[in-house]
Amino acid sequence: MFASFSLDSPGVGEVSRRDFVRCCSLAAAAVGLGPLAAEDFVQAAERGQKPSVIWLQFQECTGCTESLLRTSHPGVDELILDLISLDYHETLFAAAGHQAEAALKSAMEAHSGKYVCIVEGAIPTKENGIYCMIGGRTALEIVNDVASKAGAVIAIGSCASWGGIPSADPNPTGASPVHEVFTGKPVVNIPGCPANPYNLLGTVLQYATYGTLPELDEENRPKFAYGRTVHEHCPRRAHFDAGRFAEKFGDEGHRQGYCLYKLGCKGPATHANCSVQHFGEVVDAWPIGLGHPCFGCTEQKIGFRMPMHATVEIYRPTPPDTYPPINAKQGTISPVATAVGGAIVGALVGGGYVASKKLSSTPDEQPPSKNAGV
Ligand code: FSX
Ligand code: SF4
Ligand code: F3S
Repeated sequence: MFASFSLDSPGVGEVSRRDFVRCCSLAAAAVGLGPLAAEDFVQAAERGQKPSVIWLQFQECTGCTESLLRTSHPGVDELILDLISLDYHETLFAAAGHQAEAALKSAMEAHSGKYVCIVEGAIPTKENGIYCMIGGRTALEIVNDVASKAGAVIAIGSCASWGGIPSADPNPTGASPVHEVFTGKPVVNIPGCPANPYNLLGTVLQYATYGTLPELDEENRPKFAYGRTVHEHCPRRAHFDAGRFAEKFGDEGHRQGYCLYKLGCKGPATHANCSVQHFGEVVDAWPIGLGHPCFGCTEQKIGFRMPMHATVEIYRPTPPDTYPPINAKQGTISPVATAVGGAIVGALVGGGYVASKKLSSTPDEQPPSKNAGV
């Protein structure tokens, strides 16, 4: 079903080892591991040590699957599928009905206790879960069965991690995240709508190669991807700091690429790495790169919970309000002496006056930030 890679020149349906190594390097870098880990990933794949992955889909749009497979460079999807053994995936399966059910059963038996269970989509809980049934079983039953026999459980996307779109008010089906309906072992959350595929790939390869999971934050998200806010490494941050904002879509500020905060950007409160790990391997293919505010898709309490264009609180003040007092304690020269000294050496009198004003100013006297009120 999937292409294979060749150590020699690639033939039809094959990808080169160079591309393969590149894909591994990106996955290793995504999880904060270096080139040695990438080599380990390659060697593990060459030994045929590919992690068995059982991918379940419930209340979702298949965007996470699409973002994994719809890459702009032909072959990357094949590389990904060469790195993992995707033993059950309803969207990609040629099989259907009883054949698909049999494939799930045999994959679970063959790799019991070792496979990676990836869940995409929320799980409905109202009316005993009847709003999502596959092969006569509710999503509730399936997730508990498959996850309980897995080596690791990963919730991919915001629906599986937090409930996402299906759980938005009034949540008629009682859509719930995986960690609320399955408590047998920790669930690694890789939120995003969709989630970045390299964050998933890096996590799965680390588990397959070393038997470990990345360090997680208090919401069980891998720290390598969710340890910092979008705002911290946003390419528009200089505009935020300088007080240059787009006021409405299409205005001059928007065309100039100014900060999108006033249009509702949730970047200051959203933990994600999409500003540095773009989608589909296309430069600038991420919300802010395309001119739209971040809507906080990775955050449990923001995406699908807050109005799209409402603004978030800024908890970290912005320079220049926070500049250290670099001109405090400058020695014993008084402002007057500075001005006089300026005159003596023949400098402009105005220049001496300006210098004296600068030396005498305290941080409290600095001009207010242009961002005041932001
Ligand atoms: Fe879609 Fe994924 Fe959004 Fe949800 O995860 S991209 S609705 S996060 O389930 O496919
Ligand atoms: Fe970027 Fe949004 Fe922060 Fe502006 S508010 S710098 S657009 S993350
Ligand atoms: Fe999501 Fe915001 Fe990134 S909406 S994809 S976290 S820029």
